[in-house]
Amino acid sequence: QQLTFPKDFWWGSAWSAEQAEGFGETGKAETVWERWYKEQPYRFYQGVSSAITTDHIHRYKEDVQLMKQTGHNSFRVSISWARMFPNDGIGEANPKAIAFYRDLFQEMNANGIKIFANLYHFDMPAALQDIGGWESRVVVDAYVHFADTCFREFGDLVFHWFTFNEPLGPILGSYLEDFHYPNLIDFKRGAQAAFFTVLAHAKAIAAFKQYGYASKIGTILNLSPTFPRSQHPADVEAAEIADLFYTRSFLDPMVKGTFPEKLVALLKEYDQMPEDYTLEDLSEIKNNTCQILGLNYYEPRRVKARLTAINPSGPFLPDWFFEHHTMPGRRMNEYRGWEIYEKGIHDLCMDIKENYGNIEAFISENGMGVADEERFMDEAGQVNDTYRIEYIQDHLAYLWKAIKDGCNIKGYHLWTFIDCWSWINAYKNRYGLVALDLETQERRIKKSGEFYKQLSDNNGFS
Ligand code: BGP
Repeated sequence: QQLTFPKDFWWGSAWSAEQAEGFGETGKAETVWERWYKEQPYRFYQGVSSAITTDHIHRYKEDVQLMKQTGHNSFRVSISWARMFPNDGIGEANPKAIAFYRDLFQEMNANGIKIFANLYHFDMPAALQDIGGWESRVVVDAYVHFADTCFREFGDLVFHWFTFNEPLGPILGSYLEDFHYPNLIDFKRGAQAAFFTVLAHAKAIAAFKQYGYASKIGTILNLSPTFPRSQHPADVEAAEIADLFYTRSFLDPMVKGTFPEKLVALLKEYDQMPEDYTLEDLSEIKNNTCQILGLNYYEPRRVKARLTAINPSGPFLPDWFFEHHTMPGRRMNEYRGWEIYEKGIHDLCMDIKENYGNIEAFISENGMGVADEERFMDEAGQVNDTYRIEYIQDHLAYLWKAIKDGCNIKGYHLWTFIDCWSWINAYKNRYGLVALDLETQERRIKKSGEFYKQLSDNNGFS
């Protein structure tokens, strides 16, 4: 069967500034990742920092050609706050950074590649983290100043705008788990940071509206449909609570303008509400919601009722209310440790259709990270990644079904374009359509990159 996608479907991929640009010569403030690397380099896989990454800052012209060769009609970048404001993320904008992004964007547009510009992808300037990061109103204002500068400088070139990528990530990693600087375990502070993240999103949207551009603005969320282990009421309740913490916490305020009542009641009951919020903040959030939504989908969330006791004198954590459940017989991407469940993409899109006004949306990340991909190189030196082609096809089949079922899905962006650096994992898992030689920076299109070109040319596959 030929699966054809709607006309003008956005075929592309995504990456972020910290993961792909490299430091370059424009001048740039230190980010929390550079800071963390200085303090604890051993935390990063094989001790590799984000100093060079894919060196896109020097190679962007070549990279735009590779986008074309791999069928991109659209691509998501992030704009580095630290590069735009090299003086600790505040003050005067950096003319060299503006020149770089304008050149890149002009090059992309000249080659028929629509620009999806994201403003924040985990890359807080370290000096702003020092004054509280997302726990600080000063940082919210600095972010809005950065966002507003980008709207003004690049608004004529950008196709659609996004305020954040996966805003849950830094909250989880910094306040609940241990994978994001400054990793302190404190739920209540995390709730404050989450609230100010939502406020920053709303204030950036308010600033954007002043310009009257034809482009839209929204956000990009990592959403996992949540499944209870069984239909036992305790499991169902556990799944509902997990879903409130991990899915609805950002989705509701950013798309609907309100926080889920049940989540608020729970935080009140356990004395975990943020302390600094005003009625004015709430109305700002209410009045400035997403016009478009990016959905990052990797794996489902499976949950069961807690079987083991919690330590009530230990720190408050969402998993007081549930345990993660490993489904027997599940399919795994064993390299990344993530379950592969392609139907989840359909469930996710249906949720957005049914519960979020069928807002215009697209898949903004989906992809397969594989370790030691050189093993799959053929004699001519090309990575023969049939597993990635299958992964993409399997997910696209369910995405196609979601569109048939009435979901307002406008595109599919893969994670990622050229193999790039990833946070703590550095270069452990490769996700790209294009392979990167870390020694020489040579780029080489993988089999999946050739497949992606055909997919885009045919606007579907059979
Ligand atoms: C998403 C992030 C990306 C990217 C991807 C792959 O959550 O938005 O930045 O890194 O996950 O994850 P990882 O690189 O950790 O395997």
